[in-house]
Amino acid sequence: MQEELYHFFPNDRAKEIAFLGATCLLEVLRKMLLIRNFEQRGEAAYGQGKVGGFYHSYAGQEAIQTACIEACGVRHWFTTTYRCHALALLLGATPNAMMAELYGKSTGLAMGRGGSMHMYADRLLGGLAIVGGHVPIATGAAFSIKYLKQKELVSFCFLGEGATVQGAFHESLNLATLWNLPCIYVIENNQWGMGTAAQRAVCVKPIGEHFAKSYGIRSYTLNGLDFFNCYTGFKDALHHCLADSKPILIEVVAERLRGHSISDPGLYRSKEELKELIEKDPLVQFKNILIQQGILTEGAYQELDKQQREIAIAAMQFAEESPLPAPIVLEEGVFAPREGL
Ligand SMILES: Cc1ncc(C[n+]2csc(CCOP(=O)(O)OP(=O)(O)O)c2C)c(N)n1
Repeated sequence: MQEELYHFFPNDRAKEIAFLGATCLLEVLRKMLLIRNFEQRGEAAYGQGKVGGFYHSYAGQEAIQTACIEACGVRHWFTTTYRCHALALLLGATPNAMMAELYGKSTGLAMGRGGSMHMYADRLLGGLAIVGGHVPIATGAAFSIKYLKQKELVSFCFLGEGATVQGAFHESLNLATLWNLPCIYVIENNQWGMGTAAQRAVCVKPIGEHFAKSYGIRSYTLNGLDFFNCYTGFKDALHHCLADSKPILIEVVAERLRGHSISDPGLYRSKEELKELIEKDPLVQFKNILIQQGILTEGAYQELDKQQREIAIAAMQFAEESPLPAPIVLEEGVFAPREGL
């Protein structure tokens, strides 16, 4: 990440710490640790041959969606990409149902039909695998909010920087701007689209600021390694989106700790770069701030981490013991009608 290129939205960390308070900050840490542990165990299960298909880890980006939910709440509509495990957990999906979905079991979130890329929760419209394909869905959710006059809601759309060069993204921004739709588009720029560096795929930089300018809409650039910067930015964005019902474009500058997916050996990053990334790990940064503030001790951190690990391991056990979907239910829960019906 070339931080000097970006003008991050200003925030006052001391003020945010005082506002959120120790109990809330520890809960935020717990959520980020649950996401990290879930991803680590999910990948381990994949390695054991228990999980098939694709697996895209959110490790390294936890601060972003955790901050969004903390700042804006869970009542809105949310849409995201295949990198969807964190958002589902944050929106109330249980680790058991999510792990069972990874294992393709009948107790899974989507009855074992969707797998890793298709997690759903109460307000989560997916978990969708086509790059850019979910952006019109999020825009449609914003349209429904406006049509139904639900003035306290917005639609959040998380996407990777790779999707910003898709037509669906620009058609969505155009319509959302024309029709004043309350949609907050969040580009999580983790620097890579599979093995292609962002600057080789997208011709503008900073992406969010540039595209927002073309559509004449408000934009934010946030530091995805810093929970507090994300928290303040999301809160401010929600305030404006609710006030004027206009779309907003946020670019969160981030890093992913793992390869694009589990099958990516990540040969395009050097060992030194990876070492640097691990040193900047947002979870560790957040933990260190809480320790400095006297809110947390190293011992308490280890204990909290252990508890979340145990939850993820128990979820593996649950998934392991759950039945596979019975062949007879194969046609249940799918939209395509059988010929002749
Ligand atoms: C329309 C379409 N084209 C290609 C792919 C294959 N593909 C899957 S992920 C990906 C890269 C996307 O990168 P980005 O949008 O930056 O998101 P990230 O994976 O970094 O979170 C590609 C090309 C796809 N799923 N959909």
